Amino acid sequence: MDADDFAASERQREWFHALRVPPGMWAVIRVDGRGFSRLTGEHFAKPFDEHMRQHMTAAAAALMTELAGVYGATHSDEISIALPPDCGLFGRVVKKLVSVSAGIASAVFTAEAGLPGHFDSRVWTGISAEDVADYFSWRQSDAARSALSMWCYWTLRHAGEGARQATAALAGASTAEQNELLYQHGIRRVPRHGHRRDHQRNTNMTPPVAKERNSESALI
Ligand SMILES: Nc1nc2c(ncn2[C@@H]2O[C@H](COP(=O)(O)OP(=O)(O)OP(=O)(O)O)[C@@H](O)[C@H]2O)c(=O)[nH]1
Ligand SMILES: [Mg+2]
Repeated sequence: MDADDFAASERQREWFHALRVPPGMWAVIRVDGRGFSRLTGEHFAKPFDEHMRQHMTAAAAALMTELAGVYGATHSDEISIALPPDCGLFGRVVKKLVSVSAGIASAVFTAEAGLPGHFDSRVWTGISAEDVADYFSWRQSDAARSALSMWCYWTLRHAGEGARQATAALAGASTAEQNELLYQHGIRRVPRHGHRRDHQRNTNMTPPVAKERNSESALI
């Protein structure tokens, strides 16, 4: 086997390089902190920490710039960045999109926080701007649900209950019951999404985003 054939046969084993976001589809890149329950538990205030929010916002802003995203949002330890159908970044090769985005988020978070923060990354695909709006609504609902349960849990913990007691008290509690619990502890208005920011660029490719989301979010 000559050197060129050898190189070609070795390269062929990079099987997954051929996987691309199909032409004409929207992509949303979502990065998520790895093991952040432990990292935040050791270094950040509970349930939500302003420094953590700032580090995540810095990572989101870097991803928006580097990936030329048209819309982005972050809450908790995750960031979603929308790429429009005509995006040609990295030839739409999935392994490049996920590895580079995870690298950017990890590098920026680590530099900002002064702590090693590692992120995984995945690609979601959609066929229309409405699809993308649904995606962001889904992530927003997830953020709201987990923010409510985190506020309940840490309200009970800060009121002196142990971890097991607090978990048992909240097991199976409905949204109304969780809101009632907070009300009884003097919390009249829950910060709905914990911490989050949306980043939006002026472009006619921007997906229509739910109105209530924009009303609470700082756009940059
Ligand atoms: N204390 C604190 N925790 C936070 C804050 N923001 C996010 N978290 C925590 O980060 C974790 C994010 O959830 P997950 O992504 O499911 O947990 P994970 O440990 O990162 O797990 P993997 O993503 O599967 O590696 C939750 O435990 C949140 O409570 C914050 O501002 N303060
Ligand atoms: Mg995580």
